[in-house]
Amino acid sequence: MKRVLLINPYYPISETPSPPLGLAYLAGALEAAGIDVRLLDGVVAPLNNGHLTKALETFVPHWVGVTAVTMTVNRALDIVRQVKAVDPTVRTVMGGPHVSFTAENTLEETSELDVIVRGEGEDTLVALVAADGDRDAWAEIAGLSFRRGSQVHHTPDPPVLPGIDRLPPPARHLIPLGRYRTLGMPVSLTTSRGCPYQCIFCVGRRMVGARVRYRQPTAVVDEMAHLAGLGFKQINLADDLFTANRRHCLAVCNEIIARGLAISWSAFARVDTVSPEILARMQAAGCQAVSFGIESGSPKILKTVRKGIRLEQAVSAVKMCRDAGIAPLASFILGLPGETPETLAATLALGERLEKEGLCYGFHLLAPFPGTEVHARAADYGLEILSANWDDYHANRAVCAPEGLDPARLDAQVQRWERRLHVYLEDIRRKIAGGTATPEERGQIVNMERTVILYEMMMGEVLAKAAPAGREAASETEAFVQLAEQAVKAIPDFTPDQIADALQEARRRKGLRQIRRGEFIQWEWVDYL
Ligand code: B12
Repeated sequence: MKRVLLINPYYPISETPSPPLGLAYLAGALEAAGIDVRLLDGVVAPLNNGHLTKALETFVPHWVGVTAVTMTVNRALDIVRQVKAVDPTVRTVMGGPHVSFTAENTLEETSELDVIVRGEGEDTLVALVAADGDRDAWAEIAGLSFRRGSQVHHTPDPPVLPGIDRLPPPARHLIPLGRYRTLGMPVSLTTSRGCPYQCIFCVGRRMVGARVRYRQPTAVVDEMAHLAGLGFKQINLADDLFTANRRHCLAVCNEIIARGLAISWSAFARVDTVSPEILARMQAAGCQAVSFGIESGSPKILKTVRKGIRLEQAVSAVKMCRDAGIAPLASFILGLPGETPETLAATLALGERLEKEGLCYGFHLLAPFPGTEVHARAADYGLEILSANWDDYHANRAVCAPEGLDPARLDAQVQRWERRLHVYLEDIRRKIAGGTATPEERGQIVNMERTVILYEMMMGEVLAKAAPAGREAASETEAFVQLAEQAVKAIPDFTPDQIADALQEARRRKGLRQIRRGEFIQWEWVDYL
């Protein structure tokens, strides 16, 4: 039996991670083809050379596949190099929205990487694993890039997968879902793939095609019910554009309502695809927030970037959400082509104006990702690229400068925004100390602190390192006190009470369990659900 190890490289908890859905789909397809799959998730567990070596030595995979977006690609390539250093016979493959558009350079620069899968990966990866190391067979598989002699060879682009309903379901049983649940993170699923729009800063359309393909609403809601049954409190519909098609969107909502499923979910939309009718149905079906990309307060910039929306539509979408009882969220991209001090001011003014209507918003800075038009034609758009280091492409600091604006102003704006959040949280902390915080405010801080404590315990392997208790604790409270005492030494920034509370919460979320090793008791995280 063939064995494939899939790897999700680390990225920070501040991005609010959800379980890696792309890898879960790939794992599902591989399992359905009779392949043995394991998954290492560096987002919720530490993943150093030691962990990797252990996985390679115990599972002995034929293939290792690593996913990456731009900001994680250097880390992913390091993993590929480590894999080859441990066992040069293992074949290495990467995929995802970065390497799909940098295949030539990435392969030229990384001799340890054997092959890249471009675009949607399910069919391609299954065919590749079946072909083993036979490069003549690889040449017959669409969607691959690999070295042949001194050249990089690209097979034709893969067809977008027809009928995504025929895909085996994502193999979430291989992901440490329990850790995401314990951390209070959302879980994502998709009801469709594809995006018909042509925004010049987005890779979406080139990755998943312009024609939107839909899943059956019954299958979607089965999956939602399953995830809710596992105890996830928040589901993100990760479709490029959930509201792309009114009929599909209403059909999913109607199915949720018909089953009486009580779940809380959120979705991405465009301001020109929502209406009071759709939003009312979404709200009745449990939708609690909708995220819009408004991008800019300048009509000229919206036109340049081919966003295809008007500012009035943004204003009315926010009001419609508020009236429907759904939280409107929006993201603005600063530093788009044509940005000047005036357009920046217009964007900030729009944000403030819409905040009064109930909008919750944030800023990203333009990061010209490979595969986007702003990357391919940066100079034509008057963009000066400031950093060639992909680690910087997290969209929180300027990596390019528009002609009309000093990039320091862009950074300063985002920093002001980050400080505003900091001040807001400090203010609540003061209220808590003074006994004047509302229960909601207190809950917000306590939840954040719990997440940080539990995350640090996971990444620091505190449970594995904690000395086992030599006897059964007389009570659960005593057991937690023992564990908390040990954890306090590992996470000195928090008080013993805070740590004990976070551990109690993890237990309530069914994220911690005791295991008996001979006469000793040890704690461990619940990984697989
Ligand atoms: C949900 C989502 C998130 C979630 C969850 C992210 C996650 N890693 O799962 C959160 C909120 C955490 C998030 C954060 C960020 N995201 Co985001 N996100 C998405 C979104 C909307 C859906 C992702 C998804 O689940 N797709 C569905 C699955 C099935 O597809 P997939 O992951 O692409 O995987 C398929 C293929 O890529 C391929 N594949 C992928 N990996 C591999 C590996 C191998 C070995 C093989 C063979 C194939 C393969 O096969 C898979 C199955 O077909 C996409 C847009 C999109 N439509 O993809 C943006 C997107 C991935 N995000 C993006 C960005 C920029 C970010 C952030 C940097 C945010 C920011 N500051 O701007 C961070 C980075 C975090 C990270 N490291 O992923 C960009 C990435 C562009 C780039 N080149 O980097 C995208 C493409 C949005 C865009 N249109 O520009 N994101």
